Amino acid sequence: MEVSEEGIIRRVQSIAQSPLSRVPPEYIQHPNTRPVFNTPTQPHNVPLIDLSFFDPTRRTSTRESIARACRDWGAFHVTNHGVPLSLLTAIRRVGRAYFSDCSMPEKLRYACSTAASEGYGSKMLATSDQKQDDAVAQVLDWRDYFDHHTLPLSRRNPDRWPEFSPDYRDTVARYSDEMKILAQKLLALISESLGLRASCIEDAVGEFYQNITISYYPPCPEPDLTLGLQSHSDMGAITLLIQDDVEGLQALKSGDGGGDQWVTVEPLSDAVLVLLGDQTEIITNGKYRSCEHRAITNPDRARLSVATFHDPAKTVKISPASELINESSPAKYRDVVYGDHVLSWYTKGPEGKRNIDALLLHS
Ligand SMILES: O=C(O)CCC(=O)C(=O)O
Ligand SMILES: [Fe+2]
Repeated sequence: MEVSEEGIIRRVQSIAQSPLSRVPPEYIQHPNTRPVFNTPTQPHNVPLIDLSFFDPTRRTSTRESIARACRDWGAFHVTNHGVPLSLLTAIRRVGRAYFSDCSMPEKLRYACSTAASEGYGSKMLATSDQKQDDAVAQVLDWRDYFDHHTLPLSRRNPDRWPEFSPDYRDTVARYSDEMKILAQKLLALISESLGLRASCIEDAVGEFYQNITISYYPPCPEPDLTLGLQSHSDMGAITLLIQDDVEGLQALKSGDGGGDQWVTVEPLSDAVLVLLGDQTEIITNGKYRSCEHRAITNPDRARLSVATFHDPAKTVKISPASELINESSPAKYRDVVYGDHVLSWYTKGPEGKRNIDALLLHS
């Protein structure tokens, strides 16, 4: 079958399972984007915020912690988030079973060919013939993934998802609903933490377009030359991420006066990691910045993460909130139609934050 022939060659899991002491050249990062492993243990950690949502006595201090985390990191862990912990365990279990236990031909029944389409994929960016002239040569990520279109409900068709585990489809659907509720609560707290009305950011985003991506990073023979996922910020409004117990996610922490530093995000099994996306950076007029992050690999253990993205519809125009703009604080970003931002991300590549930085006025 045409798809499986091609697919088997390109799946990172298949490459990793072949006897191999070196990664193929298309996975080798340029020297300046390679991870550095011999730095001393960093003292930093992404902030951890206990969300005791409906306790009015703690709401003010929660908002203050959120403000600090959004300013300093664009990322934070939340506990007491209201999502049943059994559901976090269940989605990791069904995701792991699909990648680890399901045969390759069975997995390839769900293969997707183009970037951002639903299904089993390995290559995040558009292929070279879809790319624009200023695109940089593409280095491939050491990752396979399954992308699910989950919201609005009109995009959700569980028949397109695996049924290798009997509860896979039901688990993804329930997870989607719970993550939407959490994203709404968080956007309300984030808005309030800037003195805005609770619904401000959600109103600007409009109806959520939600995708759930389960990423699988096979063991890699040359972690010092490779990235599981290249450095990027997420293009939408807010991402909610969980990982298994294998380290690999890193967030870029801007130095207080010093240089930027990659910090490994500790896997916490009961917490959800919140990552601010580019649209939140625009809506907050840069008061909060989207988090630049990447995944590194390791030679011993496969790693799994589940990222739930909440994005505007492609036709929505995003601009800085008018409440945050005045003479002494002018708009810092050009308005952008969300679909144009997505197109530029997939065709030029994320290269850190280049697509959002390109929208900066007076830069
Ligand atoms: O695997 C991870 O921890 C990161 C995934 C991610 O950043 C993404 O899918 O956008
Ligand atoms: Fe991401």
